[in-house]
Amino acid sequence: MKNVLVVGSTGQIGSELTMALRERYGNAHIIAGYIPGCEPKGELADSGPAAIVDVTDGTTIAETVSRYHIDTIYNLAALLSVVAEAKPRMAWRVGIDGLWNILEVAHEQGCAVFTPSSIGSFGIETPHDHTPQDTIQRPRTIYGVSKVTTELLSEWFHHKYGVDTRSVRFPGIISYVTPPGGGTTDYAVDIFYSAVRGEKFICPIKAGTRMDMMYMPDALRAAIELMEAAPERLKHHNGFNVAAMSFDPETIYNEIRKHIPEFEMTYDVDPLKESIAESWPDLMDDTCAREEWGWRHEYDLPRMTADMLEKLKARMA
Ligand code: AKB
Repeated sequence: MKNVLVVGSTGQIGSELTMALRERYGNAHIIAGYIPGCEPKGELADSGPAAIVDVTDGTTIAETVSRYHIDTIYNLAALLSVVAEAKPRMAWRVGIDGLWNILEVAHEQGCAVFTPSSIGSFGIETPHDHTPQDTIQRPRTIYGVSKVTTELLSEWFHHKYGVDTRSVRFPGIISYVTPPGGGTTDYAVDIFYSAVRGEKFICPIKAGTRMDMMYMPDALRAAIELMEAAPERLKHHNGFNVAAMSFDPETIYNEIRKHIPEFEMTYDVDPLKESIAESWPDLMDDTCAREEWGWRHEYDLPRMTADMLEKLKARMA
């Protein structure tokens, strides 16, 4: 039986991943790690145990791992790309010093560790179309620099100490549950909220700028399935490309208009977000994930849009 610690359990991915893991392995086996001020609420709080785990304080990680006999850590503590540019020192402290603390505890107490990387680990020199698994990674954002470091540091702990570290490069994640905070791909979530509220959407990304995106249920499955994959099948361990769909603002706008024909969108391009978006892949090649651990996405743009609109309308009613 697995005992899992989710670090950053109240964030965009963490809140849904904690619930998905509880459904799979049993509520009592999944510990929701949180920092003071970001306490779990509602179903997340009521359905299972929680503990204060601050990645910048290794003792809180070590104590929780030991107390709950944790064998797997999902480390979701990170600042997203736009916020990280405004708070680079903090982004490094949480993303990299925090990761070091987690990996050290994992080494000492024998845990496997999942720490997501991102399309943000690529840069302008990376081939943008069908971005290969192993290619140039020269990002110019602190977020990207920390994600490349995340991949390399996780690999180093794996080769040096045998820690079972694994990760995927997540695209922009779209969900109707917890809103994202401070990412470049957030527009692809915000557009749904405007559409459902009957408001005009002002898009911060230029028409024609494509990015990889993924619906949350696929993202959760990717994280869980990679951690469950038989180790002997894995040639890579960290930084698996995982893809599901790729679109620009016009494409998602037109898809939403199939359901809400009166929906309107205009542009007010944010130079920082646009420059980050242009440096990221248009579409990643995820052949290695498909071959090494059987990754398959289930949601394409039409299926995700229909589901998002239905679920968001129900939540906002
Ligand atoms: C962001 O936009 O910062 C994130 C990401 C793609 O890693 N959603």
